[in-house]
Amino acid sequence: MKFGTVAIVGRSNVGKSTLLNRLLGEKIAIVSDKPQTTRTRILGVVHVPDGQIAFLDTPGLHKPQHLLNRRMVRTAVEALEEADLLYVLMDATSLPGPGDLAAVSYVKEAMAKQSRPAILVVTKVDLVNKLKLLPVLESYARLFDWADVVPVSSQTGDNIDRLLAVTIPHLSESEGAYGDDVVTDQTMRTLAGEIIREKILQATEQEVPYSVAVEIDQFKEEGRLARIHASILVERETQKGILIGKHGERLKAISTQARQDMERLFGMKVFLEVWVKVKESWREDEQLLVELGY
Ligand SMILES: Nc1nc2c(ncn2[C@@H]2O[C@H](COP(=O)(O)OP(=O)(O)O)[C@@H](O)[C@H]2O)c(=O)[nH]1
Ligand SMILES: [Mg+2]
Repeated sequence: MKFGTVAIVGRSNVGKSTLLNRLLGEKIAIVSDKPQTTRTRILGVVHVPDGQIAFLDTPGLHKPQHLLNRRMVRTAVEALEEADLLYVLMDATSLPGPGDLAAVSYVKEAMAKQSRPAILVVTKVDLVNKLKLLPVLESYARLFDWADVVPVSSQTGDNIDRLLAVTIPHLSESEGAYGDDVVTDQTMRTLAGEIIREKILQATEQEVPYSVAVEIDQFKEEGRLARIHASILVERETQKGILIGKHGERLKAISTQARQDMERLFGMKVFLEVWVKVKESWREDEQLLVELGY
């Protein structure tokens, strides 16, 4: 048997969670076009013919401001330091920027403690003209001594097989750490909260996405039915108003979309009730952050 842990790291929005979902062939990590969507480390286990690869999706590496963000970056750095192999993701639609350079310095810091191979994964190649791709690849390739450079599209699945193929030689001879049917460490309860948060991120702009957390107050399974009560935390009354919307329409749409996703993922009927609560400065409240799993 072969086994190894791969940390998926990079700046915000490069497509880490989308890549994890594509590698698994199942959506377990939420995705949005807003930065800092992922707040925790998410395990996804890919079972290959004679082994297992444990992928760790991580929050984006960035310069943190709030306590929440400091904890997020710490989570990403811990995954970096723990993994046998790194996928460092960079976005083919742009050239290296300060965010990528910051990500590389986090990688170098971890390498200084213990060296390990890092594969440069250039994402979103479906959005880039083939002729323009080569100079972009070259400019990212120069940033570090990569073990490999693999351009991929998690949208179309382009080159994902090659990414897995170059990964397998880095695994070590060892028993797998997970059971044959384990795909993730995310509980249904956690997934429920994340799905609600994804719908909020997709429906809101500006500071609202960053100011939202979701707490699952109740998750009761009754046969093929799940009864879920969730509280959406925001930092201000104005944000509560935005989330609820005129005549409650935005909250209703968010809740309907979330319920439909949960029903698909869980294969059960879902009764979902959501409330919006104002909790000022929750992002600085260490105890609450721990309770939220951040
Ligand atoms: N076209 C295209 N979009 C992508 C691809 N990968 C990610 N995205 C989009 O990029 C945005 C950020 O993706 P996400 O996985 O949340 O990034 P993360 O913050 O690094 O986890 C989302 O809008 C995704 O739909 C890709 O391969 N092709
Ligand atoms: Mg993510």
